[in-house]
Amino acid sequence: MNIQLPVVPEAKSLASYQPDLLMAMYRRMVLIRRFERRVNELFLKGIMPGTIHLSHGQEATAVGACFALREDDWINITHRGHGQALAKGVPAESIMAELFGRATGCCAGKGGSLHIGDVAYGALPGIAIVGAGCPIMVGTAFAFKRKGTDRVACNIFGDGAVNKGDWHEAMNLAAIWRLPVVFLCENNLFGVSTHISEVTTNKRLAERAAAYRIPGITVFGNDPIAVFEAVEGAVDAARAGEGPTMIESLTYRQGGHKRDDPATYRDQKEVREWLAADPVVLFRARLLQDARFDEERLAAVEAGVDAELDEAVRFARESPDPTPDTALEDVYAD
Ligand SMILES: Cc1ncc(C[n+]2csc(CCOP(=O)(O)OP(=O)(O)O)c2C)c(N)n1
Repeated sequence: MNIQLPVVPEAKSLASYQPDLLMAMYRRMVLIRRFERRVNELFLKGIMPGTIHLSHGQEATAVGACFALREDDWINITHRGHGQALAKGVPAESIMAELFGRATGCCAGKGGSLHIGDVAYGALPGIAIVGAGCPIMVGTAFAFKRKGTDRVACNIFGDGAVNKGDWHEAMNLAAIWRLPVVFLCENNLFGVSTHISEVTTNKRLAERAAAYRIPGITVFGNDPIAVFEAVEGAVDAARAGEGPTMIESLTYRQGGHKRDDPATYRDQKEVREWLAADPVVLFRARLLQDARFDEERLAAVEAGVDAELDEAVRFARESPDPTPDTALEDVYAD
């Protein structure tokens, strides 16, 4: 296996960013990290049903991307989607309730972890078939364009999707029709236990965009600012009618594929190096280097997240189950 170590670029100064934006990004990253930690604990205690795919380590990619989008732009949620939905603004309590299968959940308790999302926040509920979200988001971008809007569709997929036909067809169609879509690859190096280097010869997945004459960019995906800037540029181009961009966000799945996977197949040097490049830890340290932030302010934000999650768990556990008479609601499109 060709191991891939993180290339941590020297972090640029945050001086040109408003403190409120930086704090909001940090808060959202902490919310995702701690939301998923709670979910994992609830599963291990046997309190929460179902199965889960955690995104520990990938928080900066979701947050950087979604902060560059407007509320009426859309993303699709993947099977590893709690963080994506939280980043786009879906409330923690409605996702938590969905994971408990409650009627107050974002999909009325019918979806569970693999199908979370809420179109009211521009988060198309989860499509768990690898690569299947790609043509759907190209169709979404087509609808945005055809209706004369300037909205953008951001298609999120893992490295596992780029060897599927759906992805190639989606890239081609978006290119020839110059659709307002941003292809965002969360390259966390693994598709279940298969390392990306075992199934593709490309050193960078963004190289493949050239085959469709689409701009292709690789960014360090554990830096929310790097992701934000790349997606912002791609969104500006899409709104201006210049068509799609592909962004490869190089990140790492810190745990196993899902909760019963100890991930023993990984190269330990690669694991160590990527854990040392933890996005939440790196961004926290970077904020503290900036005179506008201090330990007390960050601790207050973290305490606020904990309180929000206490409330989300209480809300979810006390919410009612869906009733049988709602079983056929929302099944067919109007
Ligand atoms: C078409 C299809 N094949 C297989 C699966 C089973 N499966 C679920 S997740 C996954 C790996 C996906 O890897 P990647 O796209 O890199 O996303 P990641 O899990 O790393 O976030 C596989 C093979 C599936 N859901 N869909």
